[in-house]
Amino acid sequence: MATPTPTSLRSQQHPMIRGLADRIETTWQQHLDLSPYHLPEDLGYIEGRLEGEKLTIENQCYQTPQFRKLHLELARVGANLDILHCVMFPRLEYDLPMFGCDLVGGRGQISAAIIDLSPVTGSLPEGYTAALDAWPAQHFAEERDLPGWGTIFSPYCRFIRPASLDEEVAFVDLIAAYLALHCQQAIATPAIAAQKERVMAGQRHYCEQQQKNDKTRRVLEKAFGPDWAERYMTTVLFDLPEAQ
Ligand code: BLA
Repeated sequence: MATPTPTSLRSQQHPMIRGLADRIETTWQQHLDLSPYHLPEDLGYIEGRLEGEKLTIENQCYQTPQFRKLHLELARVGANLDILHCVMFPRLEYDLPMFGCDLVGGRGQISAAIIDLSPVTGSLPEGYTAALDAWPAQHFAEERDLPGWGTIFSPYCRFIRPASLDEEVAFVDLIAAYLALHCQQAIATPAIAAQKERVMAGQRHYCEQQQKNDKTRRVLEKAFGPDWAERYMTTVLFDLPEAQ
């Protein structure tokens, strides 16, 4: 079963981040068979300084029969920047999309909220598209444009700046719905060893594109320096699966 959740940072974060972190954990526990996943060395809880402000990172990781790594990261820079980052890495025997979401906010306002189920070997499986197409359309007032590296995202990607508390709640509900769908699909998907190389190549491409996010890199570089940022982005945030 899951190890106890560290709640020290979460309790100080923006309510949308807190709410989503709780929803992600509950949904994981509800649908998946979680076991601990150990991060390299001591990268679970990290403190650094960004222009005199404290950067705190709390990582929580699990693995399951279908997923090599479930990663939920909460980060806070001083009182100004709050971040939730979550990625689910399927094992290579499962041709499943990457679940990824990111909430970034500061001074009481979330500026970026993104959710996607990103296919790595073509397009999303039918089981996903049938469900996603059947949901009622969700409108948000401020849609944001994807950056150039965002070619990995599916047509179902949503990237917004929430315009109200109602939109914050609706977007957390939307992320939880993507997550529940993903868990249900994952446990119903058969393992096929023969496709491991294709899935590996697709996950590698996903990680390489995500590593081009300069906004993430800049925050980490300012607090910990470029070498540490590179190591963190390639071993914790977007690590490539080992040849298995
Ligand atoms: C944007 N990510 C950002 C921004 C910051 C971070 C500061 C800019 C916010 C804004 O434009 O309003 C920072 N995000 C971080 C940091 C971490 C983090 C430091 O996760 C971790 C320590 N990013 C992801 C995942 C996705 C993602 C999984 O980690 C999507 C599935 C997307 N973040 C993403 C995108 C942007 C972003 C698309 C906008 C980038 C841009 O506009 O150039």
